[in-house]
Amino acid sequence: MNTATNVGIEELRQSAIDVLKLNDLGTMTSAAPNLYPHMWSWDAAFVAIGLARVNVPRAITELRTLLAAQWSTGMIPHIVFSEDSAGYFPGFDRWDTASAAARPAGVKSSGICQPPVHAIAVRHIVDRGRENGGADQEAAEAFLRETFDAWLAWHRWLAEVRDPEGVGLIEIHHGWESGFDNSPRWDGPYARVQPGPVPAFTRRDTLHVADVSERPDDAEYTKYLWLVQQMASVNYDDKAVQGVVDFRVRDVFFSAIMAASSDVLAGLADEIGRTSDAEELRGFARRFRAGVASTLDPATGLARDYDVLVDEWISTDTVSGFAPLVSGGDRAVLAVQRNTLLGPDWMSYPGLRFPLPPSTSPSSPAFRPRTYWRGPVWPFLNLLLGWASQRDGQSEIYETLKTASLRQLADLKFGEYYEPFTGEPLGSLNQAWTAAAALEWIGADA
Ligand code: 2M8
Repeated sequence: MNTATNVGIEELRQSAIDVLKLNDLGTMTSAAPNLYPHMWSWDAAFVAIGLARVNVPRAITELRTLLAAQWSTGMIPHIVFSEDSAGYFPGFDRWDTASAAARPAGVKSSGICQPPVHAIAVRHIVDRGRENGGADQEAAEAFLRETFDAWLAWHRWLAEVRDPEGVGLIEIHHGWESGFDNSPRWDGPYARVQPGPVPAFTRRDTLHVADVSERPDDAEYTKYLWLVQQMASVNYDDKAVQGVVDFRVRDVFFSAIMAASSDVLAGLADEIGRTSDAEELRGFARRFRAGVASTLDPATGLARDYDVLVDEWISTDTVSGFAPLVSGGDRAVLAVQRNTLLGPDWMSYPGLRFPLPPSTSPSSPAFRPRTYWRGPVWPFLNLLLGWASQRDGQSEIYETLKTASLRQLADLKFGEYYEPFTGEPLGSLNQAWTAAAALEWIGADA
């Protein structure tokens, strides 16, 4: 393998497996050893993709654990809490989901959601099972049949509850739902959040990073907690939340994942004879693909979010602008987007350690190279972009992302995110979805 450090593929593979073992809590994988000692929804999907490369039954267990936390509405919560009650803030008590009628008894979870990457993970599990044959194939196919209705309920909940007007864009109520927590995408909406009284809190996240500037600050956390309180005040009732929450944004990247994943779930539906469900899912895919296309900024060609409370587009130079590359769409639009992504403001920005897209373009005044979602490179996102490129037959971009990602990950640190110019790992080390991304990139090559 052509890496900067001459680490071989087998060593990288083994180290990635070790990281997943380190984070393995039995039936769930913690997102990171100290910083995130619980299961996160979209992390779990990427973890399952990586696990499927080495242990199909364990990948299945991961998603079954996540599904055990699914609310009766269909929502899959963004955190499923492990037994570790002190390691993370805000913990289960602070979320105050105890009185939420839809939360399954006995499974501790938060009250918001994250992007629906899960069907893509199920696709990977089924494919790996079939490649392996025998017991793996049987387990993977049984898993698909047994859990299909739960995934369908999740997609229906998103389509009906989070896009009630059918505009093809998913509304979120917290930056944490996007997964891009403190991205410049949310600066406008958060600037308008005026927190009321928030009980005193002690953060744990800042204990687990080398420098606190790699994380959001306390003022940002106060707003994050205020929104949680607002939703808890109505027991996370879907209808009531819209009326009380100070953050209502149509998230274009979430919507793109909804489109892509709905297509994948439709394909799986066909394979188990669920033809009319497949049609419904293809309808979701079309609707959200069109929604994503409707957000394009004519000036930049990048996709935009929409701030519902002030009726305004949110234009930023963030990687979410490439949402059409994830959702799929018009060929001409995708061609322009690919050119932009490969170009001098993104993957070819002068001086980048690896040709990988920073979460915010270095050309943007909002760019901060070491701060979380405001600039660093996120390896799991590159895997998602790679998956979508391969789906669309774009081998040039796929190979570029793959080669650069394998070189980046050859540091064997499995950083949560990376400084774009130095390649330094930041945030947590041994982050589970980063290790999973390595395993999936290595894939069949090993
Ligand atoms: C980060 O988010 C959590 C809150 O959900 C946090 O900062 O405490 C984000 O990067 C999110 O996308 C990710 O799923 C989570 C766990 O890796 O960490």
